[in-house]
Amino acid sequence: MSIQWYPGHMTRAKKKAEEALEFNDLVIEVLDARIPGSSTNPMIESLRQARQRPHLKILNKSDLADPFITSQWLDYFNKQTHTVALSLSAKDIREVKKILLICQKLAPHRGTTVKPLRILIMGVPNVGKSTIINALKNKRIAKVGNEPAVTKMQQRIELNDHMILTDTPGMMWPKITNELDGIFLAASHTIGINAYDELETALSLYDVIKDTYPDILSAHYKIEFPFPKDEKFLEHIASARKFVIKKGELDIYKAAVTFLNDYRQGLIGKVSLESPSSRITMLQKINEGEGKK
Ligand SMILES: Nc1nc2c(ncn2[C@@H]2O[C@H](COP(=O)(O)OP(=O)(O)OP(=O)(O)O)[C@@H](O)[C@H]2O)c(=O)[nH]1
Ligand SMILES: [Mg+2]
Repeated sequence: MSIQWYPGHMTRAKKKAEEALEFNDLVIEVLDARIPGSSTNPMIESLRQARQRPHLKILNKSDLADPFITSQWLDYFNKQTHTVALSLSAKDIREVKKILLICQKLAPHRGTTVKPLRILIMGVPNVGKSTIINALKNKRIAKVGNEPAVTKMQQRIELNDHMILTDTPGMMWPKITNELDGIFLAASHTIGINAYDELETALSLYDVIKDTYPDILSAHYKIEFPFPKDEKFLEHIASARKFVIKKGELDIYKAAVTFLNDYRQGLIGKVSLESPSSRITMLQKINEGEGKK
């Protein structure tokens, strides 16, 4: 499933981000802790590198991710040069406040009333950028919503007299060619729903979770080993929850959306879709495939 979802405001957002990087001292890149690799936008990375700005990676929504895998990702990122990574849940204000001290350390030459520290917050859509800003400000100042592409324009927020934050619209890149990235991003609700097939995404998500978290899947959906194959799983959900279109016909589509929402809200349990090693293996396979072409 290759995905193209690059609404017009993102072209503008990219241009504006490029301009804003000139006047900001530091970039916070917000990732989804369940998919830190897939939610790394290569376009943001190259914009940041072009300006050589120090950066902090925040693995947000850690309340939904597998803590063991999240700590592997933190080790992985923190070993990289010029990278500081932190995991948190933007719903926990105390955790969010840790960001400020780290930012101050990353740009020690700024952070006074004369030279305020200017921080640009970037990331793919719906990862919690605006929620983090609201938590830092202790006020609902940036618009937040449970769907991708809520923020459409940059918003500059004076946190205090020595720190300025800029919220940016979530950005995708023009074409997501890596199939698993597309599935992970769509499943994790970072892509507009008209750009992917929910049934296909739910089945692919099931494929991943049944291999990596069989026990919690079994417990949540009351399924036994061997697990139902493909659509049989959705039929199981539809039948258990009485999703019917008409007598004798189950509503598989509603079951697919329910499964996606269960994952998105963490109802299944704390689930991560990729670890540093699974990502490296996936990228190696892609490279080998391309080498054979
Ligand atoms: N469970 C959980 N939900 C979160 C967390 N952070 C944000 N959310 C939810 O994620 C959704 C998206 O949050 P936003 O802050 O609007 O995300 P954004 O990155 O600004 O999104 P765009 O403006 O669309 O790019 C909202 O429903 C938030 O309540 C978190 O740490 N944990
Ligand atoms: Mg936003």
